[in-house]
Amino acid sequence: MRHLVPWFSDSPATSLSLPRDRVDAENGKTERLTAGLGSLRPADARGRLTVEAPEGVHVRVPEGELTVERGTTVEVPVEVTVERGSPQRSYDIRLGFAGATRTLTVRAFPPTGGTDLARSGTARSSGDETPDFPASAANDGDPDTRWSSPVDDGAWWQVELPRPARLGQVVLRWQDAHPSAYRVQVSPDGRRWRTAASVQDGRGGLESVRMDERDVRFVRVQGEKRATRFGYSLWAVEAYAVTG
Ligand SMILES: [Ca+2]
Repeated sequence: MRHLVPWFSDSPATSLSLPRDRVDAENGKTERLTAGLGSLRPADARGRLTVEAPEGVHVRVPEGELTVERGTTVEVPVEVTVERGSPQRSYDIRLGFAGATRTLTVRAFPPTGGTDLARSGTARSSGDETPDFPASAANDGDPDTRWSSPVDDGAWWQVELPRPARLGQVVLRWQDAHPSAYRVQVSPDGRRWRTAASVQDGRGGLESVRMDERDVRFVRVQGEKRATRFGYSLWAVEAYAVTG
C-alpha cells in the first residue's frame, strides 16, 4: 500500500499577496503598500512577516507574531525606503509569512522637483480628434481642457521643453480614454528618440512615470495599446527635473 498523505499537504497553508510586484521609489522617500496575508487551510495561520532587504533599503512591517484566522485575509502595511545616496538601480526585497513568500522589486530614482517644465513647452501630437481637443490643452495649466487623439493605438503626444533638462518624472493625468500600454520617450533634438520608461499596466487616472534621463529637450507619450474603444485623452502632462 502506498503511503497516504493528507489532502492539504501539497497545497500552501498561507498566502502572501502584494498589490504589485514592482514599485518605483524616490531615494529618501517612503513608499507605502498593503500586503495581504491569508490562511488557506482550516486552521489559523500564525507567524511573523519576515523581510530580507539588501543594504541601503529599509522595510518596515508590523513587528511580532500575526494571526490570520482560518479562511480570512489580513491586510498589513509595508513601508519601503531606499536610503538617500543608495545607487539608483533595482532592489529585490523578499517578504515571507508562515511559508508563503513574495519578492517585491523596488526601483530607486533620484528626487525631482521645481516647476513643471512642460508648462512652458510647445506641444504637438500625431493628430487631434477635433480642433476642440488640441495638443496644447495637455500643457496649458487648465485642468478642464484636454487633448484627445483619434482612435489609433499608435497615437502620440509630445512637448518640446524650452531648454534641455535632466528629466526625472513625467506626471500624466488621463481622461477616461487612456492606454493600457505606452512608452515615455525622450530626445535631445526631436529626431533621435530613446525609451525612458515603458508602462505595460496602464490604469489611467493619475500616473507618475519615473526616469533619469539627461539632455532631454523633447518628451513624447507614445501610445501602444488603447484600454478603451476611444483614442487617448490627457487633461495634463507635467515634466519635472532631477533635483538631487
Ligand atoms: Ca489641460
